[in-house]
Amino acid sequence: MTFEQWMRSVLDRVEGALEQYLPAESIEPARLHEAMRYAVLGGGKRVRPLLCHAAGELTGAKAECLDAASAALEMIHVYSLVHDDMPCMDDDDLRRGKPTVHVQYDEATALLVGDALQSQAFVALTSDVLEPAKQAALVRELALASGSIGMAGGQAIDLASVGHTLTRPQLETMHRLKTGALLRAAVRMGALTGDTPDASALQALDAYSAAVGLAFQVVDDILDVTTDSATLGKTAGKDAKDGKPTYVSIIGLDASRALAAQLRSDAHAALAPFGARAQRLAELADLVVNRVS
Ligand code: GRG
Repeated sequence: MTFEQWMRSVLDRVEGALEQYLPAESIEPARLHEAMRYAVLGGGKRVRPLLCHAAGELTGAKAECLDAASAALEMIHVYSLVHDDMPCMDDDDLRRGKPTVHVQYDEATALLVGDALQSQAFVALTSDVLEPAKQAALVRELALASGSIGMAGGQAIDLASVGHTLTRPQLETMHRLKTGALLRAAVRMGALTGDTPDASALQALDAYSAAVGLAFQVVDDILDVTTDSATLGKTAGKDAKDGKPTYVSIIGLDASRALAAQLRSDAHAALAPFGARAQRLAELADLVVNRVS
């Protein structure tokens, strides 16, 4: 199977799983369920589900178990996007090429969409397809990665940093929490869904995730200044306008490109112990660095 064919088959499975694990629009409160589905379905690159499936293939995880974990990861990710776009945070009106949830619906609905997606993620993760011991391990991974010592904590640092000069280590800490923690969880959750990996395998996967997570952010900063809103599906040039520190603002465009290429090599190097079995993870590292949106 080529990488494109593999990606297509995973993306189809993940779309089906999201459809399955989200409450139907016909269930009351219908408007909230409609808004949750508006936010989640039919958009986004699905990077976290792809990482989860690729890591799960390393440990022989069953595809339907990876679907549940992937749906949970994507719901947490989308909750964070919906809240991040609200006027009290980034105040954005375009996401995944569509009006943001608070624009399409209203602010209170956007708040509830995020809240409900967060809860629904844990409903998906505790579905019967996963053994109870796996459920507990995965719930812990996702809760830690999305809470105050993960994504929400990173967002707090981000909000506090507006208009301030951050050093490069401070910028890295912010991104390690804000975006890196959930990407790392995607890889760990995929691996933990199959035969439990040993400590050295998890360490290698964490090193891979650290490089991919940072590369993801560096490329995001590059695209923010080099690509238009229509291609990105979100407002381009917003970081600079909002006075947010970015890799491009701290080290410049050329050095940011060189850093992304270095992180891609670091990600590949971290996968060495797995040999050819890690081919999909290696290809995903390339995708993250070479993406255009
Ligand atoms: C509100 C608790 C809380 C957290 C928000 C993820 C996040 C934290 C904010 C998003 C702001 C942002 C643009 C971060 C930069 C990197 C990033 C996560 C981009 C969006 O993720 P993609 O590119 O989006 O995976 P798609 O739409 O493809 O899923």
